[in-house]
Amino acid sequence: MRRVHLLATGGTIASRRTADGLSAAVPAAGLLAAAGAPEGVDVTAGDLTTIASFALTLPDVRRLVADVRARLTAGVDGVVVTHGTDTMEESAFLADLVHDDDRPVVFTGAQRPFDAPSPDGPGNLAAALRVAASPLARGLGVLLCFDGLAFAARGVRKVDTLRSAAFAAPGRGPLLRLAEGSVLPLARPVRPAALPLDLDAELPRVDVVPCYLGADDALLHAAVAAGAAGVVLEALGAGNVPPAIAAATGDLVARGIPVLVCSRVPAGPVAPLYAGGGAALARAGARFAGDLGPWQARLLLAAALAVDPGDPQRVLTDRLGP
Ligand code: DAS
Repeated sequence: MRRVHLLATGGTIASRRTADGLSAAVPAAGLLAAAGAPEGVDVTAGDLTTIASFALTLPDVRRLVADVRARLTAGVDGVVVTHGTDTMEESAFLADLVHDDDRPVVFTGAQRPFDAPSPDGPGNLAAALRVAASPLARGLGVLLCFDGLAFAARGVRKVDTLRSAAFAAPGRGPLLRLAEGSVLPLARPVRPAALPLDLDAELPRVDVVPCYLGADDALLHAAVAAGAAGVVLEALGAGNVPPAIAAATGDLVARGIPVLVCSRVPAGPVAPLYAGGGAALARAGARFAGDLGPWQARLLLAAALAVDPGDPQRVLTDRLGP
């Protein structure tokens, strides 16, 4: 018998329709009763919280990651986390950054509420439990299982607001596929070493600054004024920014505030290609984040600053390359 622990946090999968709108209410035991435990898997269940993921805070997510770790220490074969889809890619990524264990941790959720006429949550949860119990998921780190596919946490993104196929990993693809009750392996990427992050300590503030046609540097300076220890630019195209933002980036880097460059385009890497754009950012000392999305890059930079405040570039180089 394999043993899997289900840790519920809320989200649409646990939501019912109310006069005020969808509201998370169903505890882990109710979710499990609707999904059913896969054959040969003994599932225990507990609740961390029962809220929408857009209301979660970083301390909530640190507590979630610590709870997952405690469950693994207690000796289960895998952990499933039910979570709202809005920030699932962030929580799963933070969990993956520190995950130092071969046993799988599998996030899942739903696009339709628990009390919908045809909810997708029970099927997603049953699949996630199957993946968490599968030897094929060992060594893959933290996974996000949705609509019949399991993705690595790193690189996964919510790509549709309402459809059942809510997630994709642009340019990377899924690692596992669920087919008629079995788990099929598709890919096995190399995982970087886990970061020694202290989950009891607050993460340094890192803000994401969006770039758009005609944007000035006001939001960049506002982030610094609010106490940002690092900034992620959600840049244009392959990593370009309007001139005012390129100029201000140099000032930030000179003040010891690292700047990480991502793209607002969902697929493909950023590169220092264009004079006045990405090339100017690179010359100013900004760091390019490959194909990592801005919200996952924000957590990576915060973790890098927490692990090595004097030299966050060391952690970034380990994760993003030189
Ligand atoms: N989008 C909703 C969900 O999928 C809300 C949330 O993220 O909690 O759960």
